Amino acid sequence: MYGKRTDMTVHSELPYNAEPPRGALAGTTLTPVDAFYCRNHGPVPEADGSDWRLRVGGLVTTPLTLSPAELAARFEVCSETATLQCAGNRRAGLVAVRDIPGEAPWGPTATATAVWTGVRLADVLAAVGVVEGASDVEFVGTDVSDAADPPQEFGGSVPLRKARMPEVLLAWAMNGEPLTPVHGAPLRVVVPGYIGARSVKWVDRIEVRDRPSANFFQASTYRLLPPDAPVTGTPGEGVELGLVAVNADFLLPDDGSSHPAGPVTVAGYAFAGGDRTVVRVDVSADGGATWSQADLGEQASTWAWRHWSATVELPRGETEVLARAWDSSAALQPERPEHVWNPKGYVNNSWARLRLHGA
Ligand SMILES: Nc1nc2c(c(=O)[nH]1)N[C@H]1C(S)=C(S)[C@@H](COP(=O)(O)O)O[C@H]1N2
Ligand SMILES: [Mo]
Repeated sequence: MYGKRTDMTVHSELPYNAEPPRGALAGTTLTPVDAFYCRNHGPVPEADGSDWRLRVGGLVTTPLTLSPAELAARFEVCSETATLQCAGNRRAGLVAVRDIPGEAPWGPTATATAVWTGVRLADVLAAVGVVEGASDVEFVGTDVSDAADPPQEFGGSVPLRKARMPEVLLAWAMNGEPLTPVHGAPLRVVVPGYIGARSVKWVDRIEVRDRPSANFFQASTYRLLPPDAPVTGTPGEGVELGLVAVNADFLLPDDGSSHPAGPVTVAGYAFAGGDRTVVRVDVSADGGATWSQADLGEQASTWAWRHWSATVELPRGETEVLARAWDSSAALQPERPEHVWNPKGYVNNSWARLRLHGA
C-alpha cells in the first residue's frame, strides 16, 4: 500500500498508519522511502500538483499565492537531512504499563530520516513581510480529519523564531525523489527537531499569527497531560508538545531472538531533538550495573538521528539488554516507562530494552 514494504505493521488502513520492522531502519542514516513510517489523521488527498496553490497570509504586509513551480523559481532551492519522529513513537511501551484507549500502540519505528529538498520557509516569510506583533506561524493541510472535533483540516503552528530558522523547509522532494502522495505531495512542511505533527503534509495555507494555532491537532491533542488527569479534549489542557526529547531504541537484532551465548552485536538509533545532538549511547547487559559505550555512527546533520552499535556478552538464558542516549545538553533518557506514562501516550523516551535469549 502507498508504495510501502509488504512487512509494515499497519496500525490502521484508513487513515493509513504504518511503521516498518526494526531491521528496515538499521544500517543507513537515510531511510528508504518504502520503509519510512506513515502517520495520517485523515484520508490521503488526491492532489494534482498542477493546480496546487500555497496561500501565505495573516499578519503579513504582502500576502502571496504561489504554485510549487513559482516557489522553486522565486526562492533558493536547498536540502536538509532531518529525522521525523512521531510524538506517539514507542507508545507500546507505555500501553504495557497501563492501557491507553483510542491510541495506536506504535512501536519504536515511528521515526525515520530523509534528505528533504525545497525552499526555506524563512525566505517566503521575508517575501510576504511579517508585521510587528506576530509570534507564530500556522500550517494547514488539505486533508480533513474526522478524528478532530469538529472535523477539520490537519494543522499546527511553530513559534515565528523557529519558522525563521534556515532548517525549516517547504519541501517537494524526499531522498531526491518527488514526494509520494502519502508523504504530502505536492508540498509539505519539514520542521526539524520538532514533533512530526508540525511537519504538515499537503500544506496549502500558511498563516502568520499572534498566538499558537487553534487547530484541533495543536490545541486539543499532541499535548502532555499529568498521569492522573482525565482526557477531556478541552483546548489548552496540559502542555503543548514541540521540541523532541532525547530518545533511542534498538533496531537489531529482533526482540526476543535467540543467539549463542557470547558476544552479540546490538544496534539502534538515537535522536536528540530540538537543536541538540546525540553525544553518547550507553549499553548494559546486566540490568544497568555496568555500562559500556556504543560506537556512534555519523551525525549527518544537527537535525538527524545517529545510529549506534555495540557488542555485549550474552549469558545463557534470558537477558534484557538496555540502551540509553545522552544529548548535547547532558540530558539522559528517563529509566522506566512508568516514569513518563501519560494519558495520551506521548514521548515514551524511557531507556530502550531488548530481550535476548542466550543458548
Ligand atoms: N496534513 C497532515 N500532515 C501531517 C499529518 C496528517 O495527518 N495530516 N500527520 C503528522 C504527524 S502526527 C506526523 S508524525 C508526520 C508523519 O509524516 P509521514 O507520514 O510523512 O511519515 O506527519 C505530520 N503531518
Ligand atoms: Mo505524529
